[in-house]
Amino acid sequence: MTAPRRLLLVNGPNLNLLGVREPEVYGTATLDDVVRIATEAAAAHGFEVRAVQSNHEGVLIDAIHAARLDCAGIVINPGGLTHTSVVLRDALSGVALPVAEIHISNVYEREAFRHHSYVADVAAVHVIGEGVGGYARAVDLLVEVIAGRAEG
Ligand code: CA2
Repeated sequence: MTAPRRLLLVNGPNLNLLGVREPEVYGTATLDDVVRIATEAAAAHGFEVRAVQSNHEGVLIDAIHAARLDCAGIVINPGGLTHTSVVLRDALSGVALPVAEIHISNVYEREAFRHHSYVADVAAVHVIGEGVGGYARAVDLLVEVIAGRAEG
């Protein structure tokens, strides 16, 4: 079966506040801008994007499980769940799709509690601290991983 040309874009809790609060940390772009950036990057490779943002862990997990059926990979900014959620990590490893982890801010230069990611070792791609432009790079790198798997 040919791999679907669709990516799931997941944004976790509080990322709906992008551009509204804390611009000094996260910039002024909104969640809609993020979705547009990722969608345009994906389109350049012939992929479409299904975007989900939720403040509820279970909603994110259901979206990840559903991606198993019709997506080729997952770009995820898990928000604060990055540093707390074994269940989100288990969902990602359970669907066995290639994953790109993206963070807008440089979590390694912030508070110590942000230095550990439960997602990091189930992700093939990591883009950290490049602002919202990092979503485009995460898409580009994930598409390379998907292409490599298809060849190999
Ligand atoms: O830098 C990132 O992308 C983060 O994933 C953002 C999370 C944070 O918990 C991670 O440590 C790093 C926070 C998302 C909340 O975003 C907001 C945006 C605007 C205003 C308030 C929160």
